Amino acid sequence: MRLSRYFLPLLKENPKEAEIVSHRLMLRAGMIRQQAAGIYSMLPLGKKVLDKVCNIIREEQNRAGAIEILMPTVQPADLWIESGRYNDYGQEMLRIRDRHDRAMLFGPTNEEMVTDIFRSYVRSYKDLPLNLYHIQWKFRDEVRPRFGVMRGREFLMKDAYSFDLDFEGARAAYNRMFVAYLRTFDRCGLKSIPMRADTGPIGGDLSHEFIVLAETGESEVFCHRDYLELDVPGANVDFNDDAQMASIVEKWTTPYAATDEMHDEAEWAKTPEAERLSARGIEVGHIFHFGTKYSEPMGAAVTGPDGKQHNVSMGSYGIGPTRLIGAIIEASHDDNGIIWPESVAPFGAAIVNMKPGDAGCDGVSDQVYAALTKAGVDPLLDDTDDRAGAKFAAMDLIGLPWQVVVGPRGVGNGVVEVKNRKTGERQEVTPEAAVNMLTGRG
Ligand code: 5CA
Repeated sequence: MRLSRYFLPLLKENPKEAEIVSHRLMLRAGMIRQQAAGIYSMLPLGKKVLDKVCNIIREEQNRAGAIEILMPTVQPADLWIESGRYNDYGQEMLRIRDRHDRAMLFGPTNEEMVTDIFRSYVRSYKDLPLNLYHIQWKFRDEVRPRFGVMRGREFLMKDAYSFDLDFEGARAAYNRMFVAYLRTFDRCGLKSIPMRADTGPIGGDLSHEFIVLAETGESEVFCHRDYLELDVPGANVDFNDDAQMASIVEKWTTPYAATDEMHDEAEWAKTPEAERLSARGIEVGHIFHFGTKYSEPMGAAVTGPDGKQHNVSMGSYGIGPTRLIGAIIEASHDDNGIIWPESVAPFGAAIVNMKPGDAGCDGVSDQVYAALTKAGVDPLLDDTDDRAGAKFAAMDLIGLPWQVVVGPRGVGNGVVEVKNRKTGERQEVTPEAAVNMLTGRG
């Protein structure tokens, strides 16, 4: 992409409504635009990051055996009356009337609708286990939307729903999602810690929140320091091996870890003082087992091997991709701006042409641009007439992992400067060597 043809509305001033660094940087870097309290448009740079995050989530859900669908945002109230949650959900639910005066709502979550899909088609235990997920916008009329995409009213959610014959099957499904979550957040460049959690309006008895430690997090959390060093399961982990899944979950749930709602002082006291970490954190994912809470009132049952009808045992598994972007920035930035982990960076590298119109600079910039594009690096070429200082500040702000600076003096000597955004390290190398460095060939 050429910056002169892109839409990157950077803000020079610090927006005063932004209380935390991720919100400030997302506004300044032209990633989001607030349209109403807690409701945002994703601008091109934000949309690119969101797509990368969603693709990581999707790959790990698929790897764990979940199957993607897409349910609508608007739901009939009838389903929620059937489950008994229509009144319970209170003012957080956005209730809508259609032209026939039918009660509808903008979905805050999809347990009811997915249970309806399940009961319409699945009859036998032989079709289990089943896990259906989608990535769709949700609306919750939060009392206090704040911190940008971190606590929005309209926000994106990946929500998966598992169906099993019995508790044992449901527990295995829960474990698969648990492991998929460890991998997903790790691939987004984050250290996440699963913590015992409260189930709130979703219900159920077994639940973990996945927390990213950050001073600006909304949750108060308590955990053992060992979590900071635990190994995340690799891509070769076998999701079909229930025993392997269970042993990973055991390893990741044995040291103490709980959010303030579930915190138990007596248990905590058993963790040696020097090993205790009490901190603040951001909830990026939340998984629940709730058994027959929805399948029973909604009649979602299958015939078991015993020939009898069994209400299916269910769980649901949420990740907030929009919130995740905020969490990644909270975890990775400096005074000059965002520092994207390579896996979610909106472009792989910046090429900064210091003197557009100069035949030498244009030639080398175009050559590097073409080579990086061909190698799949997806570079952003700054071909604007801005001052040098403004160009550097803009590229540091948007935080691409690499910057290739093409200036007249360097071009005269046959070199460009390559800067690593994270370490600040700079090297003068030939344009060919720069391309090799960025494509992992040199
Ligand atoms: N149905 C269940 C799991 S699918 C559920 O709704 N869980 S939840 O309420 O915990 O939300 C799942 C995830 O969505 C959270 O972990 C969080 O990452 C994200 N999320 C929840 N509320 C918001 C919000 N107001 N703004 C941004 N993200 C949110």
